[in-house]
Amino acid sequence: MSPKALKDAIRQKAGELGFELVGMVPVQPSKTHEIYKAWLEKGYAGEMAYLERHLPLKQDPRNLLPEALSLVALAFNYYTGDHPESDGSKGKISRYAWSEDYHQIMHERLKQLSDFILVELGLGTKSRGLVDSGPILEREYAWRAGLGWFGKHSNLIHWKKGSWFFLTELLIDLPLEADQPFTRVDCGTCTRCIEACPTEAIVADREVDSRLCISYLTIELKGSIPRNLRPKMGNWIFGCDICQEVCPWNGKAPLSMEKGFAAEDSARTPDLGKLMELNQSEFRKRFKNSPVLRTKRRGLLRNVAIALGNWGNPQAIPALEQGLLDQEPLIRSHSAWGLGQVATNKAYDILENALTSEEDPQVLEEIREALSAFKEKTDPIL
Ligand code: B12
Ligand code: SF4
Ligand code: SF4
Repeated sequence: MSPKALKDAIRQKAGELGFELVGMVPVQPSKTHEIYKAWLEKGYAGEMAYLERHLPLKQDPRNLLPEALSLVALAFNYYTGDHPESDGSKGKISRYAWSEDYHQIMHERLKQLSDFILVELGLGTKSRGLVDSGPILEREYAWRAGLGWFGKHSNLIHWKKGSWFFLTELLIDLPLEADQPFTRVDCGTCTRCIEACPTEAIVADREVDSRLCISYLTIELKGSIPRNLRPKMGNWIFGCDICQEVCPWNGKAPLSMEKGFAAEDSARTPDLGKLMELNQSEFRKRFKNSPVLRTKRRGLLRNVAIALGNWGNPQAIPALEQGLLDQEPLIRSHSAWGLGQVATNKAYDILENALTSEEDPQVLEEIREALSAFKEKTDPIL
């Protein structure tokens, strides 16, 4: 088989498996490793310690498969539409997490692509599939394989497909005809994403400080969310799509053809009150096979408490009152904050009562803080 025919066969198979973008590059050391290292040194990874551990491995994909000669970079579209109109009683889940966990789907498809090359075509002997959590600089290799360019929000953008896609790679011990990197940088003078980011997390062109990013705060951060950032999170309870929503390159983004990504409205904008009612087993059942499992119940309900507080409507009080009685101190402390945002006498009474029964020092501190912030807001009527 000629190199061109082999490349076409892999492209076609990848397309049949649902990968909308495909590119191939010889395996070489990373060209942006120093950028990654500097990013870590600035502390932008926050508490994601695994990113520090991955630093040496990310120097060269051959650390993951020593025999690798080529890297097939692939992109999988997850765009299935937008959030339905809703009020503050609903939370927002970012698009990539509306349905089944993509890691599983991607690994299955990569295995099928690998079987096609190794078994069906009988070429190469070893391969390794990588998805997201693998120690590889995915955006860099996708860019080198011609899949897109780095937007100012740092996501990879394709001029036709936008940026609503996952990246994934197949390393293989087979020489493949190389594609060319994407050389156009099409952001031009646009700065929409930087301006729209509510927490100013895009600190420079292509540079995101995770510690400020709502995606990190709602998914990766395990403990308490800094108080100054909570009001800026709106009703995002898992991830954040704002910088990509405002990007003009997503204006005509095609819909995903993947059946596994179809989602009901309740998965896109779930009712906050109902989420607060979930016990551990109900949480596991509701989010079985979903990326949302990653936050665990305590993380999700912490985010729900913030969203309820940001809603600021007295109708949020019963759910926040329930949160204040939860067995998890993390949920109690954020519910206390939420009640502080709902400035009514009822919310004040609930907080004051909790002072007498609460024993956890951190929760007590949040309750006192909420009461004093509340007082500042409502002193004249108390
Ligand atoms: C850690 C991580 C995060 C962190 C940090 C994100 C960040 N921007 O650094 C947090 C939790 C905040 C996050 C959020 C999100 N993430 Co994330 N994340 C990752 C992960 C695991 C590592 C990223 C990383 O190493 N960051 C460190 C910085 C330094 O690296 P980088 O962002 O990749 O930047 C590279 C380029 O921009 C380039 N570069 C930077 N500056 C310059 C300058 C020049 C001149 C050049 C040439 C190159 C260059 O070099 C860098 C290093 O290679 C990757 C998967 C992976 N294994 O790579 C997914 C990944 C980047 N995330 C992804 C997604 C979907 C998201 C979210 C959209 C999820 C959501 N809806 O909430 C948000 C988007 C937020 C944003 N604006 O980036 C996708 C991105 C797909 C795409 N189209 O780009 C990835 C690839 C996962 C996947 N397999 O699909 N994520
Ligand atoms: S995902 Fe949200 S918080 Fe993070 S950089 Fe984009 S707009 Fe900002
Ligand atoms: S919103 Fe504008 S600046 Fe941001 S990534 Fe899109 S084109 Fe680039």
